[in-house]
Amino acid sequence: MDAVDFINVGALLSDEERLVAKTVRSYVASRVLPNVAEWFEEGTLPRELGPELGRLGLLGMHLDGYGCPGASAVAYGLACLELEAGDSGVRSFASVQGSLAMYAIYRCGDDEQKRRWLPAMARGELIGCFGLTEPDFGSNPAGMRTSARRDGPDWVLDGTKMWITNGSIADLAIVWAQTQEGIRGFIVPRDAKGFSASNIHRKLSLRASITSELVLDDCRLPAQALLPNGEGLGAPLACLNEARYGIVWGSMGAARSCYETALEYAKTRVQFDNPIGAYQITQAKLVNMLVELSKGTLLALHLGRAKDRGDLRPAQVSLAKLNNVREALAIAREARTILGANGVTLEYPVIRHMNNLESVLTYEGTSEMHTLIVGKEITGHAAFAPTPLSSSSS
Ligand code: TGC
Ligand code: FAD
Repeated sequence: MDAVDFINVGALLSDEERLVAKTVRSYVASRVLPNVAEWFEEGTLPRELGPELGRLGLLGMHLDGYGCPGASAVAYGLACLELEAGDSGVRSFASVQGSLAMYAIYRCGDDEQKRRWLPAMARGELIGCFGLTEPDFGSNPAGMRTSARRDGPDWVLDGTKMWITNGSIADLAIVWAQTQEGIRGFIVPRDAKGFSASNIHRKLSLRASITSELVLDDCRLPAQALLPNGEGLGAPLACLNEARYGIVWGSMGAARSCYETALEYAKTRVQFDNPIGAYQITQAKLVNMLVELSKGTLLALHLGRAKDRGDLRPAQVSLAKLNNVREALAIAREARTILGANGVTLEYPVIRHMNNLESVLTYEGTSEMHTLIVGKEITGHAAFAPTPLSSSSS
């Protein structure tokens, strides 16, 4: 029996899908694992990872055309899992690039915008970020204050975006703003006058990832900066579906790394003359971890097959993001206890994953938001805001 893929999920994959997983795993083993503790400690992620991930075809992997590989949703998910087995920050880099910034252009842009930006982004030569969240509007992006007004043929943007992954290393930002016609998306090149980005410091989570504040101060953009094919909040939320789907898989990668580390440790660490893995309490911890890892991976694959068939619903992604991140975090915390004092150092990956998963639980919709999204789906009542019952049923 395989102590990690215990229920043989691998048997449900095609040869091509297995090859994707193996290729990404080997990249992570040679490039990420030897360095990531240092990146985490220093609070950085080398920009060169962009072209490297691009060469592997991992940026905009599930998009078709414009230099993108057009891989299946399952192949993309497996890549996310393997990247996040390295570090959530590395998976985030690929998610933000492919599922948020590139996907926004792919879904809402015109042909000229796609030709201009997507091939270079797929190669990792240009880095994108996705600015939806604001200091006062995280879970409720509908209230955003960033505005875009027409001035002759131009657009002028004002506002602040907060917690933006890759913001200060990005060549372009996708910025969502209120206009007279509702929320619209804009492509903001980093050298646009009135645009600036600065790093957010002192994070204790997702340290191997750049997180930034974007400021738009009278930022003047030409008419062609507007993404013409996405109107309303539904446009950015459709991008989030893509990234949330990647997290469903990715979180199982972090969980697998924690479980594998704890299992190895339990087999070799001796206390009271026996390996700690010989004690019933340790075995119960490991088995509970394996149960949730197996279920979560199967859930990811089930959703991936649905996505490839074209019948995956956003609320199903919410259910899986809610479950898999919650369980990955529980697995990381349990694994940390098995490692004892070694569990609190960067010599082992566990506390790094554990701290990272605190961000993953919050970004791309908090666990509470995903609970409410599923709650709305099954009851017909939106409980996001305290509205009277009569007006919250659909
Ligand atoms: P609501 O009235 O429900 O919806 C507004 C319009 O959007 C449509 N819609 C969706 N469309 C596509 N996909 C979805 N998942 C959608 N959810 C809703 C909806 O049909 C409607 O369309 P229309 O045509 O009728 O106007 O909107 P609401 O204001 O009540 O908000 C709903 C809520 C709370 C679920 C939503 O605001 C939400 O998901 N909030 C969480 C915000 C969030 O997740 N932010 C993430 C920022 S990006 C990020 O964190 C990147 S992390 C880095 C990384 O990924 O690694
Ligand atoms: P808030 O919305 O203020 O929520 C605080 C708490 O209140 C949460 O527990 C929340 O669930 C709860 N809450 C809020 N409303 C309700 C309600 N109606 N009912 C019950 N509970 C409620 N954003 C981007 O746009 N782009 C990015 O690239 C990006 N990268 C990020 C990277 C990192 C490392 C982090 C930490 C965040 C990133 N984010 C990004 C922002 C992220 O999406 C937001 O942090 C998230 O949506 C939550 O918003 P908030 O932090 O403002 O929390």
